[in-house]
Amino acid sequence: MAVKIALAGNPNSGKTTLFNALTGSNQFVGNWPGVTVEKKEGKLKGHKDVVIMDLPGIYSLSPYTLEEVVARNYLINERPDVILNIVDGTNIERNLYLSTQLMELGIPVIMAVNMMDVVEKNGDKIHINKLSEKLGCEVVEISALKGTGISKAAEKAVALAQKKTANARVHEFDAVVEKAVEDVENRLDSGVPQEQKRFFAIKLLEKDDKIQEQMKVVPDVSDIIKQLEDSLDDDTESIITNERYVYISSIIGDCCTKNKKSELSVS
Ligand code: BGO
Repeated sequence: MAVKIALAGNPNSGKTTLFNALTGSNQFVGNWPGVTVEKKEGKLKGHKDVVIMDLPGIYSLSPYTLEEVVARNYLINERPDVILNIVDGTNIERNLYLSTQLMELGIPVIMAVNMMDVVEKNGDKIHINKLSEKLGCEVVEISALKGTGISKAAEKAVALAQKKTANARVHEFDAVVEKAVEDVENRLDSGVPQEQKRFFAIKLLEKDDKIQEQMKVVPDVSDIIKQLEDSLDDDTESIITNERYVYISSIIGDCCTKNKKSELSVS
């Protein structure tokens, strides 16, 4: 059976460069159904049974842009075997915002930290093993431009797809937020697959009305939202966003070391 890898990342993370390097001329370009968002699919060089789907470049899985909706509907409905999440190593903090959401989909994720040639040139350090531990997914350093690490990333993605087990969750939100997520999850019916429950619960908590189009039965969770908003005195969308940033800051503090000289020369 063919293995399907979805390539996901922020705009300018090097997605096109990586996609081209992995697929060569073996590409099909079209549009996603009904929208003028480009859809690119290709076969991994040397593997005729491995398909790579290049998702639109996005910053989050929120429903604000067409690209975000296209990417997330594909991930929810088509269920690729694995997500290869490309992040720009020179801008890792911003890129991890999407990564934290990709991890919630119940699909195995492998991260490729790109632009490592630039990171190294700047004298900065990304502690890959710590990053992997903190995120709960495998991390590979690559330079899509130079071609380093890209075969390793693809091979690891294929291996993970064949294992068919999603990453174990290593991060939890604050206890009151986790309680609200769990309460919403308990109201989801069996139409939502077990591994997608957390993603749907978080989106419902965030009052994301487009996610309802992806659900047959939409439970009323307004009381859970109200209780969480009252207890933290903020709206749920901001609460979840803040939780993500707190998590990301802790990762950056532990996993990235900036070259003091390059910091000084920039300021
Ligand atoms: C330009 N290392 C380096 N140094 N650069 C990389 C790497 C890498 O590993 N990977 C990608 N880039 P896209 P999205 C450019 O186009 O693949 C560069 O949006 C330029 N263009 O070459 O397009 C890549 O698909 C003029 O850079 O990203 C590209 O995710 C001057 O990152 C950019 C300098 O890559 C974005 C760069 C006319």
